[in-house]
Amino acid sequence: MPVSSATIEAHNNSLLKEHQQRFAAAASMVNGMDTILQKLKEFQVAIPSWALGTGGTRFGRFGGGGEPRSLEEKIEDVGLLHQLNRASGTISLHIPWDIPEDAARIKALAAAYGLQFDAVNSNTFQDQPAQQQSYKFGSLQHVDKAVRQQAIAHNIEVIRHGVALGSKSLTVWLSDGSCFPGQLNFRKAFQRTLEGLREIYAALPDDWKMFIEYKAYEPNFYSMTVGDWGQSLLYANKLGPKAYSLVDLGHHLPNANIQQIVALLLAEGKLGGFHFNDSKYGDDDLTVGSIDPYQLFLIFNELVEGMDARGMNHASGLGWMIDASHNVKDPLEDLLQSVEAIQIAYTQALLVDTKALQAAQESNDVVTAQEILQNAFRTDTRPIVAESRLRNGGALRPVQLFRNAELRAALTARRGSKTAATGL
Ligand SMILES: [Mn+2]
Repeated sequence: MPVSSATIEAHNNSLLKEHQQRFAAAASMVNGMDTILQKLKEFQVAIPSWALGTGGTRFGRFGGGGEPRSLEEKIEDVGLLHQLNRASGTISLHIPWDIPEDAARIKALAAAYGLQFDAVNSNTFQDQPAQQQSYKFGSLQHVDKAVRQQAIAHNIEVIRHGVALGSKSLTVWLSDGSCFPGQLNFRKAFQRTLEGLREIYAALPDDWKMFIEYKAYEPNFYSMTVGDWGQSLLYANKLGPKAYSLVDLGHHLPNANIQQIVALLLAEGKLGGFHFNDSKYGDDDLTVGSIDPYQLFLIFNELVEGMDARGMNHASGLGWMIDASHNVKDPLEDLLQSVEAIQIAYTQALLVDTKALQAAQESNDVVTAQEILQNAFRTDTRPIVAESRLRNGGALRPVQLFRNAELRAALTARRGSKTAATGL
């Protein structure tokens, strides 16, 4: 393990007195603290295998040092995150960037770090070197059956890798669409895509879920064949009970009311998973909570209310994953910040006085409804999240420990200063 438990203990001891004061103050104002801490302990956010190195834009990439060079090193990095925050206990693989050559060995390595495998992700948005057919004009929507068959076979292969690792879900994000009016027959593209998804769906094991991720634009700029939650829901409903919509926070048109989308998908029993990030303009893939933490809270408020209404387990009822890119920050520090932002917003949502809010709604008391939500949002839940980490063996302040223990320097010394993760 990269960090000794003695290092974490020394870090925690140096901050303990101040933390205890802050936690006592928070505890004095919060009911049901034990329940909240238990829910926080169970709530794990998957780290995607492509987020552990520096990302780039189409203009360039400015790599950092010590980035993981292999799947094994990516697992090691997620293990480090989980050691510090005790909330990153799952990893989500992207195929073909991270093909496990020896699944049993990879599974055992992950287990040694206390990690399990979350959803596996397919890739038909770029061509691989040895590939026969090109996805330039789409994959499952393609006019050529040979291209569609290649994309279907790839997704089935991804399922096979996932089964070997103990994953239970497949996320399908298609870049299919068109860049210009007239390029595509929308109805035929939808139909071909549906037929392809049906073949993939038929290959799912009984206890698996299939997540249909939508995106409003990019890389196609005129139409996307899975462009919004309506299209995603159409596919999911037509496919069957194992198919669900997946919401990526960055995949909407500006000012979309994501919290309302979440509420309705949940009510339909068709929300399957979530990709967290934040954005100012488009699919910016910024650190969760860095731009609009109030929106994040409002989304979590709908998630908690909607899952409670359906009797769902918060931790296991949906697939939770970060999907972000780190262009200027250390990827591991960025991921620590993202996971903490998610935990903060989740805890705030747990503090909402649901009964009082419903009463305000039923009596059209708009002012009180706003007060209830903002009281929860303006509660500083950081000491509660820190207490959860402390009780579960993590660090009170993960980023501070990461820096003080010079963990990036240690990784760079072992891996080198000019490394790049696969897929970046
Ligand atoms: Mn995504």
